Amino acid sequence: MSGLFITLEGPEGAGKSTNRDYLAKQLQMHGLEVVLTREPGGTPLAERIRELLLAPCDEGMNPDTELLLVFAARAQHLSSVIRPALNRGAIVLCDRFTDATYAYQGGGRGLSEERIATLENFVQSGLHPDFTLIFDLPIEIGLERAAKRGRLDRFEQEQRSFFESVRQTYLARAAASLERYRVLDAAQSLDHVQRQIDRLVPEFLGRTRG
Ligand code: Z5A
Repeated sequence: MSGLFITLEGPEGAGKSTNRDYLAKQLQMHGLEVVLTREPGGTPLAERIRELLLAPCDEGMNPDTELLLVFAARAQHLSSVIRPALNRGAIVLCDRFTDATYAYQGGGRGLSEERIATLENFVQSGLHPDFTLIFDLPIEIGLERAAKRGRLDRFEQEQRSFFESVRQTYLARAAASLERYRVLDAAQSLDHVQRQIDRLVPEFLGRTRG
């Protein structure tokens, strides 16, 4: 595959979507095709699975059910959107991907890394992001930003300890693989965060010319 696969990750309200759009503009200025997408979702069918995942559920969702739904959506997204885009040489900017599974289903729900890795290997067949930007911030700040949107989804209703585990899992993954991950301080003003992104753009452009 000749394209570039960049994922944006972080806890709630970290600014992933806002900065995904900003990064897309910086890359498009260089005449590159940029595909913007997100997980869970990114195709009509995967967006229906997203609705199941986010809707508050009286029955309570078993963590294994949640894990399988996340990977079912990912399988569809990879085959319909991500792989075709990478095959034609596009840059794919994806708001969350499998690092979110390790953070939320692993760190948050307590599922084992081995179980997640088994599904990762099965669904992704060796495809991994080239770069992952972690938008890191204290969870209180992120939850405050997210709360301004109004009604909370099923994940946003979790306890503080859940979000702290999510954050720490992201940071641990980034520390273990400095080549792929870039950690940004997302607690700063938007302007400051975007200056951090500007500094990464030459590296991304260098990889597309490869
Ligand atoms: N999930 C999972 O469990 N397992 C998986 O494998 C995957 C996902 C892939 C949906 O994700 C849920 O799916 C997610 C985990 C789970 N949990 N939840 N909830 P999502 O990405 O759609 O949901 P989210 O994390 O809640 O997104 P978000 O809250 O929209 O966050 P964001 O995209 O990082 O932030 P934003 O929309 O760009 O910004 C939020 C607000 O803050 C907005 O008003 C901005 O204008 C403002 N903002 C942004 N940056 C700043 C700065 N720097 N200063 C001040 N204000 C700012």
